[in-house]
Amino acid sequence: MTARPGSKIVDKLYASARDAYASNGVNSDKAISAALKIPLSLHCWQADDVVGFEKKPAGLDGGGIMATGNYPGRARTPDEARADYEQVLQLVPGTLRLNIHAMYAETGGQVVDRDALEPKHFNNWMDWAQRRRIHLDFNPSFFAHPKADGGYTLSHADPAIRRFWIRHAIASRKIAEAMARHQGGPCFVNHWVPDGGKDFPADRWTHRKLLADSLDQAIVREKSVNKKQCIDFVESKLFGLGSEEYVVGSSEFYSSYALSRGIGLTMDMGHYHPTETIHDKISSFLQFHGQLLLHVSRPIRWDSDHVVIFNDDLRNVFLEIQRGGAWDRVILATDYFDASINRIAAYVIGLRATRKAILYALLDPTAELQRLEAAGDNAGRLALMDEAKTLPFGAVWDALCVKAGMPLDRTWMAQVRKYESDVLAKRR
Ligand code: RNT
Ligand code: ZN
Repeated sequence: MTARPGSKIVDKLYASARDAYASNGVNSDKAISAALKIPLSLHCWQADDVVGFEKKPAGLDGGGIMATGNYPGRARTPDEARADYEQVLQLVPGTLRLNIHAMYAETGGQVVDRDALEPKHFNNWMDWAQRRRIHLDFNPSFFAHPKADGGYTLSHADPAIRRFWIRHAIASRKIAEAMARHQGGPCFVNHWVPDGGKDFPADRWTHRKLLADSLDQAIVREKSVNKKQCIDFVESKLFGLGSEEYVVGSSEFYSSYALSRGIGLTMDMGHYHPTETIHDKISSFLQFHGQLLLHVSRPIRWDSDHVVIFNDDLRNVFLEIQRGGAWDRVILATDYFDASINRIAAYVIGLRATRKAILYALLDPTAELQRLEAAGDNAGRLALMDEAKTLPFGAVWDALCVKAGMPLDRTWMAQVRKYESDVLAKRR
């Protein structure tokens, strides 16, 4: 059945779902309100396959990341991308932010190199975000640039190349600070560098020393940026295209770096060994780190950045946050890119799935599970944990969508298809 928002059937099903959760000791009204408030930063780069809009010399490739597929409708200009985000904003419930990369600068047809970017090159983004009442986050772009072609940036052996990227990091942090001032709230900045080697390096040590030193110069010792407005995180990775054997910024490197410097750590769900998931790491890192930024993604066999879906990996991440009472210590951002399907649908599927998993975790009978565990009743814990999965979750999710004034599942694709035929199909 395809119920419309506000329809009687949703109310009726929700009333009995509320009772079902209440009998488990969970207040579903509160869970809905809390789930809608948790900010989720939508990544700007699904709309254009991580190409960006800066004017740059021809012939540059992605350098370490790449979207696969050639489905028609890629956003080719900032205006097209913003039109696409507007569609997304109409179809996804809950508080959203927008996560911009430096390569999405608007330089008015001028070539402005990455180390010379300024807040004014993001004025259109700031104005648009203000009109849409959403806050912005930011990322320096250390890839798709001639000075990244050697596979190293902040840890490059050549001091001139390192200094270029240090200047880019500082420029990015100043842009983030301007965004924070403009929006009246902090801007979360994620530093990810592709640095690494395809094959066994003879010297793993020097690049790591250089990376720490460059980050110290760009973040720790740089006094011109307000650290309450620009909040820095560093993102680790296991391997990448062209850095299969060696990534300078590994998990061990960045977790130690972030901790020793008092800055944030980013975990991307696709940046670990293929059979490794991140949920068990959250309670370890948060014993020591103040905050974690999570890149919500879906790896298949490698860091493939598939569209996020409502799967065990996603639910387990948010269940861990719920069971540790750590919602205020995580910053949530999506990070995936699939160029083989309708890109608006890719956004909506992944963002709705993420919000769904947040709601699912907030409906967890945490208190009762932890009581059973403390009492040594592990069979009772297992039974409740498994049986909670088949409570009428869909009815609560529908009620959340109604409360947010957003379409129910199975009703939003029509709008995406119309936008595809009216707008996307004409982008040739
Ligand atoms: C790459 C990292 C990084 C990028 C974005 C575009 O492996 O996940 O976060 O995806 O910054
Ligand atoms: Zn990431």
